[in-house]
Amino acid sequence: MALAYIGLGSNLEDPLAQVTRAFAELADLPTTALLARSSIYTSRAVGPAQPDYTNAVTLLDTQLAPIALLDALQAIEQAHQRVRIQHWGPRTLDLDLLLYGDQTIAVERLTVPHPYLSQRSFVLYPLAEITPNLHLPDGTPLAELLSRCPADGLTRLPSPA
Ligand code: A4P
Ligand code: MG
Repeated sequence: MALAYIGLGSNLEDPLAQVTRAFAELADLPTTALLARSSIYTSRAVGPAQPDYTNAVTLLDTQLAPIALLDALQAIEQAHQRVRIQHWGPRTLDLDLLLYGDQTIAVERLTVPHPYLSQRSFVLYPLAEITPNLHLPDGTPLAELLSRCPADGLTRLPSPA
C-alpha cells in the first residue's frame, strides 16, 4: 500500500459539483481507500485568463502502482468530459498526482512530486490541512514551502453543515 496525495481542480460547468463528484469517484477506485480530504477552496487561475478555480486535495491509501493510478485519474477526468484544448487552460476536472509515498518519479507520462507543487498555494494549503508535518521526498518540510507561498487569491469555503 502507498499513500498518495491527489490535487483536484475545476473551473468549468459547476466546479463545486465536479469536485464533489470526484471525491466519490476517488473513494471508489479499486484497492484504494480515501483517508482524508481537504476543505474546498476557490483560487485565482494561474496561467491564461480564465474563470477562478475550485481546488481541493485528497489523501488515498492505494495498492495501485503509480502509472495505474495515473490511468485511473485520467479515466475519471474523461468521465467528466474533459477536453484538452489549451495547456493550463480551463477544464471541467483536473486530477494531479501530487505525491506517491516518498517516491520520486520521472518518466514520460509522470513526474512526481508534481512539478509545480511547491509554488501553488491552492495545493500547499489544502495539503497542510490534511498533513501539517508533511515532508517532500527530498526532505523539504511543507511548512518551509508554505512560508514562501502567500495565500493570495485563495479562499477556503466553509464545510457543509
Ligand atoms: N503528468 C506528468 N506528471 C503528472 C502528475 N504528477 N499528475 C502528465 C498528473 N499528470 C501528470 O497533463 C498533461 C500530462 O501531464 C498528462 O497526460 C500526464 O501524463 P494535463 O492535465 O493533460 O495538462 P495540463 O493540466 O494542461 O498541464 P499541467 O502541466 O498538468 O497543468 P497543471 O499543473 O495541472 O495546471 N490555477 C488554479 N488556481 N488552480 C488550478 O487547479 N490548474 C492548472 C493546470 C492551471 N492553473 C490553475 C490550476
Ligand atoms: Mg494536470
